[in-house]
Amino acid sequence: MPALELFSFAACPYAQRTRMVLAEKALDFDLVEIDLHNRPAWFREVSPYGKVPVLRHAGRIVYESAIINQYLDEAFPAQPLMPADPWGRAVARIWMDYCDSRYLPAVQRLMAGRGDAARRAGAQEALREVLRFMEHEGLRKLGDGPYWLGPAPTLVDFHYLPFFERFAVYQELAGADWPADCTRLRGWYEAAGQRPSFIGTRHTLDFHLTQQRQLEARRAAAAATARPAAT
Ligand SMILES: N[C@@H](CCC(=O)N[C@@H](CS)C(=O)NCC(=O)O)C(=O)O
Repeated sequence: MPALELFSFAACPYAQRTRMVLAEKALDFDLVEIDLHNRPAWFREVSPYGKVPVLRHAGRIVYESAIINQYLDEAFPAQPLMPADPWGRAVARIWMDYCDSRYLPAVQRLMAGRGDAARRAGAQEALREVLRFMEHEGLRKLGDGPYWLGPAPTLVDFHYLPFFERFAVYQELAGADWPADCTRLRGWYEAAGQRPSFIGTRHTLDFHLTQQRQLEARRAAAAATARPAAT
């Protein structure tokens, strides 16, 4: 069994977080691609939630991208990707949590509500507020960049990057926009987006648009199947 295996799915932004961290740390690993639309039966043994990413290290399982990445940073401490001091690490966790508990729900509300003009406008404004919070409470107070927490990349950057890569999808399909005052956030994306680990794992806008269309078609088909047949 190889020392490190990552169970992944090419289009998954959470798995991308971990692929970037493995690349940043120059770790050799086996990439096991899982077809999430046709999961092998053995996958349940590996992934208790049935999701990717999952890391297997020396036969032991770790899951949830944020936890995998912190595990990798502790297990392979060369090229550290977390601040050295406890407060710095707490700040890093606050911003990773902000991504999952505030930014992603705001994006999901916008994508889900975009067909209704009033819901779309409300969700666009809510997303702008979330971006402004990142700008003013985050980047502007945390130093001079160019990375989220300062001059060196940390897990925070790799936590957000996949979901800013997809911002063009939210713009194209749901009219998301960058507030004009979010200049540091834009600068962060331009700088962090130059990391080879990101360039090596990102996809084109066309790829993401196709994924989104396929996802929505599958959801619509599942909803139609779940609806009781009209009599
Ligand atoms: N909170 C999880 C989210 C992982 C996740 O939602 N992965 C998706 C693919 S992008 C998945 O495996 N979905 C399959 C399912 O929900 O059944 C993490 O950060 O790792």
